Amino acid sequence: SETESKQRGLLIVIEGLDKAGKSTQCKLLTKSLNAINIPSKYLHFPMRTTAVGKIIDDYLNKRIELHDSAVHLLFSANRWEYEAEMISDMKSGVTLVVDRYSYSGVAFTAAKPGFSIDWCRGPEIGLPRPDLVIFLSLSQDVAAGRGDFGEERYEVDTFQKKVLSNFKQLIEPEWKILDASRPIKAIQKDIKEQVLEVMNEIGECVIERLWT
Ligand code: 2DT
Ligand code: MG
Repeated sequence: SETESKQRGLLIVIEGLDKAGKSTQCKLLTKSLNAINIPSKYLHFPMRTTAVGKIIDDYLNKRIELHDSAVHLLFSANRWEYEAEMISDMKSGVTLVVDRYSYSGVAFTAAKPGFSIDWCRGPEIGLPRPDLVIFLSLSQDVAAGRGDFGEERYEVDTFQKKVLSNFKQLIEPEWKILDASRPIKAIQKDIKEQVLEVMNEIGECVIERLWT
Protein backbone atom coordinates (compact mmCIF):
# COMPACT_ATOMS: atom_id res chain seq x y z
CA SER A 1 0.00 0.00 0.00
CA GLU A 2 1.00 3.67 -0.24
CA THR A 3 1.66 4.02 3.47
CA GLU A 4 4.02 1.07 3.45
CA SER A 5 7.55 2.30 2.88
CA LYS A 6 10.28 0.08 1.60
CA GLN A 7 12.53 -1.66 4.10
CA ARG A 8 16.12 -0.39 4.00
CA GLY A 9 18.98 -2.67 3.13
CA LEU A 10 21.13 -4.10 5.88
CA LEU A 11 24.82 -3.73 6.55
CA ILE A 12 26.16 -7.21 7.17
CA VAL A 13 29.83 -7.65 8.01
CA ILE A 14 31.78 -10.88 8.05
CA GLU A 15 35.04 -10.78 9.96
CA GLY A 16 37.64 -13.36 10.86
CA LEU A 17 41.25 -14.32 10.34
CA ASP A 18 42.80 -15.20 7.01
CA LYS A 19 41.61 -18.53 5.60
CA ALA A 20 38.41 -18.56 7.70
CA GLY A 21 36.35 -18.50 4.49
CA LYS A 22 35.03 -14.92 4.67
CA SER A 23 35.06 -14.23 0.94
CA THR A 24 33.48 -17.58 0.07
CA GLN A 25 30.68 -17.05 2.58
CA CYS A 26 30.08 -13.41 1.60
CA LYS A 27 29.78 -14.32 -2.07
CA LEU A 28 27.46 -17.25 -1.37
CA LEU A 29 25.28 -15.07 0.85
CA THR A 30 25.06 -12.28 -1.75
CA LYS A 31 24.04 -14.80 -4.38
CA SER A 32 21.45 -16.53 -2.25
CA LEU A 33 19.87 -13.25 -1.07
CA ASN A 34 19.59 -12.01 -4.64
CA ALA A 35 18.02 -15.36 -5.58
CA ILE A 36 15.17 -14.71 -3.13
CA ASN A 37 14.70 -11.13 -4.39
CA ILE A 38 16.57 -9.39 -1.59
CA PRO A 39 18.84 -7.04 -3.58
CA SER A 40 22.38 -7.48 -2.28
CA LYS A 41 25.89 -6.36 -3.07
CA TYR A 42 29.22 -7.90 -2.15
CA LEU A 43 31.86 -5.46 -0.87
CA HIS A 44 35.41 -6.19 0.21
CA PHE A 45 37.63 -3.87 2.21
CA PRO A 46 40.29 -2.91 1.42
CA MET A 47 38.67 -1.95 -1.88
CA ARG A 48 41.84 -2.05 -3.93
CA THR A 49 40.47 -0.51 -7.14
CA THR A 50 40.09 3.08 -5.88
CA ALA A 51 42.94 5.63 -5.81
CA VAL A 52 43.44 5.07 -2.08
CA GLY A 53 42.99 1.32 -2.54
CA LYS A 54 45.83 1.21 -5.06
CA ILE A 55 48.23 2.67 -2.49
CA ILE A 56 47.03 0.08 0.05
CA ASP A 57 47.57 -2.68 -2.51
CA ASP A 58 51.10 -1.44 -3.17
CA TYR A 59 51.75 -1.44 0.57
CA LEU A 60 50.32 -4.93 1.16
CA ASN A 61 52.37 -6.30 -1.71
CA LYS A 62 55.48 -4.65 -0.29
CA ARG A 63 56.10 -2.47 -3.35
CA ILE A 64 56.15 0.59 -1.07
CA GLU A 65 56.81 1.39 2.59
CA LEU A 66 54.55 3.73 4.57
CA HIS A 67 54.32 4.98 8.13
CA ASP A 68 52.07 2.66 10.16
CA SER A 69 49.86 5.58 11.19
CA ALA A 70 49.49 6.71 7.58
CA VAL A 71 48.51 3.20 6.48
CA HIS A 72 45.91 2.99 9.22
CA LEU A 73 44.35 6.25 8.04
CA LEU A 74 44.40 5.07 4.42
CA PHE A 75 42.49 1.87 5.31
CA SER A 76 39.95 4.06 7.09
CA ALA A 77 39.82 6.57 4.22
CA ASN A 78 39.15 3.62 1.92
CA ARG A 79 35.91 3.01 3.86
CA TRP A 80 35.03 6.71 4.11
CA GLU A 81 35.37 7.17 0.37
CA TYR A 82 32.63 4.56 -0.02
CA GLU A 83 30.42 5.80 2.84
CA ALA A 84 28.00 7.87 0.76
CA GLU A 85 27.43 4.97 -1.60
CA MET A 86 26.86 2.55 1.30
CA ILE A 87 24.23 4.88 2.75
CA SER A 88 22.50 5.45 -0.56
CA ASP A 89 22.52 1.73 -1.36
CA MET A 90 20.98 0.85 2.00
CA LYS A 91 18.37 3.61 1.70
CA SER A 92 17.38 2.29 -1.69
CA GLY A 93 16.88 -1.19 -0.23
CA VAL A 94 20.19 -2.82 -1.13
CA THR A 95 21.73 -5.09 1.50
CA LEU A 96 25.51 -4.87 1.70
CA VAL A 97 27.49 -8.00 2.45
CA VAL A 98 30.89 -6.78 3.57
CA ASP A 99 34.06 -8.83 3.68
CA ARG A 100 36.13 -7.12 6.47
CA TYR A 101 35.32 -3.69 7.91
CA SER A 102 36.48 -1.35 10.68
CA TYR A 103 37.08 -4.30 13.03
CA SER A 104 39.83 -5.62 10.76
CA GLY A 105 41.09 -2.05 10.55
CA VAL A 106 41.47 -1.84 14.32
CA ALA A 107 42.59 -5.44 14.96
CA PHE A 108 45.39 -5.33 12.38
CA THR A 109 46.90 -1.93 13.20
CA ALA A 110 46.62 -2.52 16.94
CA ALA A 111 48.73 -5.66 16.44
CA LYS A 112 51.67 -3.38 15.62
CA PRO A 113 53.92 -2.10 18.41
CA GLY A 114 52.80 1.19 19.93
CA PHE A 115 49.21 1.19 18.69
CA SER A 116 46.26 1.04 21.07
CA ILE A 117 42.81 -0.22 20.20
CA ASP A 118 41.42 3.14 21.30
CA TRP A 119 43.61 5.17 18.96
CA CYS A 120 42.85 2.79 16.11
CA ARG A 121 39.10 3.24 16.57
CA GLY A 122 39.32 7.03 16.16
CA PRO A 123 39.10 7.37 12.38
CA GLU A 124 36.34 4.74 12.22
CA ILE A 125 33.99 6.76 14.45
CA GLY A 126 30.93 7.79 12.48
CA LEU A 127 31.04 5.12 9.79
CA PRO A 128 27.77 3.20 9.36
CA ARG A 129 27.34 0.63 12.13
CA PRO A 130 26.72 -2.89 10.90
CA ASP A 131 23.30 -4.42 11.61
CA LEU A 132 24.97 -7.80 11.95
CA VAL A 133 28.57 -8.85 12.50
CA ILE A 134 29.44 -12.49 11.95
CA PHE A 135 32.82 -13.66 13.16
CA LEU A 136 34.15 -16.80 11.51
CA SER A 137 36.21 -18.49 14.15
CA LEU A 138 38.96 -20.93 13.22
CA SER A 139 41.55 -22.63 15.38
CA GLN A 140 45.23 -22.19 14.49
CA ASP A 141 45.47 -25.92 13.70
CA VAL A 142 42.63 -25.95 11.21
CA ALA A 143 43.86 -22.69 9.67
CA ALA A 144 47.32 -24.20 9.23
CA GLY A 145 45.74 -27.22 7.53
CA ARG A 146 44.22 -24.91 4.92
CA GLY A 147 47.64 -24.28 3.43
CA ASP A 148 50.40 -21.75 3.74
CA PHE A 149 49.88 -18.02 3.99
CA GLY A 150 50.52 -15.93 0.91
CA GLU A 151 53.32 -13.45 0.50
CA GLU A 152 51.43 -10.31 1.52
CA ARG A 153 52.28 -8.17 4.50
CA TYR A 154 50.55 -9.41 7.70
CA GLU A 155 50.38 -13.00 6.40
CA VAL A 156 52.63 -14.18 9.20
CA ASP A 157 51.65 -16.54 12.01
CA THR A 158 52.91 -14.44 14.94
CA PHE A 159 51.18 -11.33 13.64
CA GLN A 160 47.91 -13.20 13.07
CA LYS A 161 47.96 -14.36 16.71
CA LYS A 162 48.05 -10.74 17.88
CA VAL A 163 45.29 -9.85 15.45
CA LEU A 164 43.12 -12.63 16.89
CA SER A 165 43.63 -11.41 20.43
CA ASN A 166 42.62 -7.90 19.31
CA PHE A 167 39.50 -9.23 17.58
CA LYS A 168 38.55 -10.89 20.85
CA GLN A 169 38.63 -7.49 22.55
CA LEU A 170 36.36 -6.01 19.90
CA ILE A 171 33.63 -8.67 20.06
CA GLU A 172 30.29 -7.24 21.17
CA PRO A 173 27.46 -9.29 22.72
CA GLU A 174 25.36 -9.08 19.53
CA TRP A 175 28.06 -10.61 17.32
CA LYS A 176 27.43 -14.10 16.00
CA ILE A 177 30.48 -16.29 16.40
CA LEU A 178 30.42 -19.25 14.03
CA ASP A 179 32.72 -22.25 13.94
CA ALA A 180 34.43 -21.90 10.58
CA SER A 181 35.98 -25.37 10.60
CA ARG A 182 32.68 -26.92 9.44
CA PRO A 183 31.63 -27.58 5.81
CA ILE A 184 30.90 -24.49 3.69
CA LYS A 185 27.20 -25.35 3.36
CA ALA A 186 26.66 -25.74 7.11
CA ILE A 187 28.23 -22.36 7.81
CA GLN A 188 26.22 -20.74 5.02
CA LYS A 189 22.99 -22.14 6.45
CA ASP A 190 23.75 -20.55 9.85
CA ILE A 191 24.72 -17.23 8.28
CA LYS A 192 21.55 -17.06 6.21
CA GLU A 193 19.43 -17.85 9.24
CA GLN A 194 21.05 -15.00 11.22
CA VAL A 195 20.62 -12.58 8.34
CA LEU A 196 16.93 -13.34 7.85
CA GLU A 197 16.34 -13.00 11.57
CA VAL A 198 17.97 -9.55 11.71
CA MET A 199 16.12 -8.55 8.53
CA ASN A 200 12.79 -9.18 10.27
CA GLU A 201 13.79 -7.04 13.24
CA ILE A 202 15.29 -4.03 11.46
CA GLY A 203 12.40 -2.76 9.35
CA GLU A 204 12.92 0.93 8.62
CA CYS A 205 15.21 1.67 11.55
CA VAL A 206 17.74 4.47 11.15
CA ILE A 207 21.27 3.62 10.17
CA GLU A 208 23.39 3.85 13.29
CA ARG A 209 27.02 4.96 13.45
CA LEU A 210 30.10 3.22 14.75
CA TRP A 211 31.54 3.77 18.17
CA THR A 212 29.57 6.81 19.25
P1 2DT B 1 42.30 -9.02 2.44
O1 2DT B 1 43.13 -10.25 2.61
O2 2DT B 1 40.88 -9.20 2.96
O3 2DT B 1 42.33 -8.47 1.03
O4 2DT B 1 42.96 -7.91 3.37
N1 2DT B 1 43.42 -4.91 6.71
C1 2DT B 1 42.18 -4.88 6.19
C2 2DT B 1 43.89 -3.88 7.53
O5 2DT B 1 45.02 -3.90 7.99
N2 2DT B 1 43.06 -2.83 7.78
C3 2DT B 1 41.79 -2.76 7.26
O6 2DT B 1 41.07 -1.79 7.52
C4 2DT B 1 41.33 -3.85 6.43
C5 2DT B 1 39.96 -3.80 5.86
C6 2DT B 1 43.80 -7.39 6.61
C7 2DT B 1 44.30 -7.57 3.21
C8 2DT B 1 44.93 -7.27 4.53
O7 2DT B 1 44.57 -5.97 4.98
C9 2DT B 1 44.32 -6.01 6.38
C10 2DT B 1 44.55 -8.23 5.63
MG1 MG C 1 44.33 -11.77 2.40
